[in-house]
Amino acid sequence: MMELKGKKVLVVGLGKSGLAAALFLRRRGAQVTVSDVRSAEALARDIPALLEEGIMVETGGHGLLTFRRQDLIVVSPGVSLDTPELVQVKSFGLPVIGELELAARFLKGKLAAITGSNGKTTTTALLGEILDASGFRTLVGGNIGVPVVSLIDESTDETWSVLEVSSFQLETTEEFHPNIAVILNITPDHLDRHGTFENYAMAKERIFAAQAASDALVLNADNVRTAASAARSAAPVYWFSMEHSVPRGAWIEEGAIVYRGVRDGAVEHIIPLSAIPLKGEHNVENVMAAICAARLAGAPADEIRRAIEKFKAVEHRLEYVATLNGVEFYNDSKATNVDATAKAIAAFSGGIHLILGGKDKNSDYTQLSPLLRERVRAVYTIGSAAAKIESHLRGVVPLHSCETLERAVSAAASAAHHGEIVLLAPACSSFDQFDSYEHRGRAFKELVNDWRGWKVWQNA
Ligand code: UMA
Repeated sequence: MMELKGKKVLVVGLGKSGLAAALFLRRRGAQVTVSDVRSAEALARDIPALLEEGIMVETGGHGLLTFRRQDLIVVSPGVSLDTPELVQVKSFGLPVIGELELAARFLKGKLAAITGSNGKTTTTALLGEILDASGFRTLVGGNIGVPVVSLIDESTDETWSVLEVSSFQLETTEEFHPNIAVILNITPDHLDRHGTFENYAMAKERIFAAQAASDALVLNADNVRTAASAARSAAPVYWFSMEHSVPRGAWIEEGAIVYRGVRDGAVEHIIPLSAIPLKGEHNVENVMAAICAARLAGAPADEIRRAIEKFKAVEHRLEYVATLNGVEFYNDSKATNVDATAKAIAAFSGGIHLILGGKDKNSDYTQLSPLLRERVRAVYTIGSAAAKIESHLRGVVPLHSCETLERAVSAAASAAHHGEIVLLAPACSSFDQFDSYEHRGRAFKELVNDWRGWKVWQNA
C-alpha cells in the first residue's frame, strides 16, 4: 500500500471524483491541493468544506507551478492527459495516476470490473444485485456515478467491489487488478479525447493488463475488436455469444441462456430469454456477461435467475416513461454515441420518432442510415451537433431541426400516431445544453409529463 502521510498531492478536477479523492488523501495525511479550470463562484458549494479540512484550492485554471510542486498528481477522469501542465510534469517524471488507480491501491477484497462502449452501467448494476442476492457483501461504484475512492472505507477482505470503469479511468491505471474483468463491446466513442479508435480500444484493454492466470477475463465473442483482445490476456478467457456456443462462458440454446464453466463440462440452464425484463438484444448480451461474471464469482445459478427476473432497467437506459394517446415514450439519454443509438433503435420494430443531437464527439452518423430507413419515421435534431447530423442524414429520413429538447418532444409527440414510439437516444454527449446525460434524461421525462398534462387539458 502506498504511503500518503506528508506527501504533496495535487488533485486535478473538482467534480465527484476529485472531491472524493481530495478528502480521502487528506484523511490519510497527505498535503492536498485541488486545481480546477472552473471559477471560484462555480465551485462555491465545495470550497468551504475543502478549506476546512486544510486542503488548498486553485480555481479558474491550472498553474504550472502548482503542478510542479507535487510528489503525486491524481487526475479526474474528465481531464485529458494532453492537458499541457500534465504533459510537462510527466516529462519530469512526476507520477500521474487517476482516481481509479488511487482507489485500487487501497481497496480490500475482490474486484469485478466492467468496461465496454455500451451496456456498462446496466451490467454493473445487475452483477451487483446478483452478488448481493447471492449473499456476498457487495459494493458498487465507478463510472456508474460513485467514485471508487468512496468505497475504500467499507471494503473488507470479504467484499466484492463491482466497478464500472471507463476508458478515461483506465487510461491512467498501473496496478489496477480486477479478479474478474469484463469487456462488453468496443465500438467508436470518445474519439475527440482518444484521437483514434485503436487508442480508445487500447485504453479499454488496460482493464486486464495486470491480470494473472488465476483471474478471469470475460469477452464478447461477437464483437470483432473485443474478441481480438483475447490474444493479449494472461488470464483465461470466458466468452459470451448471441450467435454460437463457446468453449467456456454463456450462449443461447433453445430460447434460453446457458453457461458452461469448464471446457467440455456440463451445460447449465440459467434463464429463458422470455424471463429477462429488459428490452433489446443488447441487454441479452449484458445479461450474459453478468451471468459469466456471477458464476465465476461463485453465485449459484438459481440466485442469478431470480435476481435477473427482478432487475429493473437503470434510469436513462431505454427507460420506459409513459404511453400517451397510444404513443410510447422512451428515455435513452445514456445513448451518448452512435452505436448505443443503433442498439436503441434496434430494440423496436419500427414507427420510431427519434430525437438526435447534443455535443458531437467526432462521430459518423451516416452509420445509422440503414437502421433509420428501416425503422424510423423521422429524426428531430437538437443541440450543437444538429447541422452535422442533418448533413450526414439528409435524404435518409425526414429531418426536423428543433434546436431544443422542448421543441423536439413537442414536434415528435404531435407527429407520432397510435402504436408509434418517441425515443430520445441522441448519439451525442449532453454538455452543450445540459449538465449531464442524467440532467437531459430528467428534462425529457418532465417534458413528456408536461405534454401529458397539455393533452389532458386539450381533451377536456
Ligand atoms: N476539469 C478541469 N480541467 C480539465 C477538465 C476538467 O479542471 O482539463 C474539471 C471540470 O471543471 C470539473 C471537473 O474537472 O470541475 C470534472 O471532472 P470529471 O469530468 O472527471 O467529472 P466527475 O464529476 O469526477 O465524474 C467522473 C466521470 N466523468 C467523466 O468521465 C467525464 C463520471 O462519469 C463518473 O460517474 C464519476 O467520475 C464517478 O466515477 C460520467 C461520464 O460521462 C457519467 N463518463 C463517460 C461515459 O460514461 O461515457 C466516460
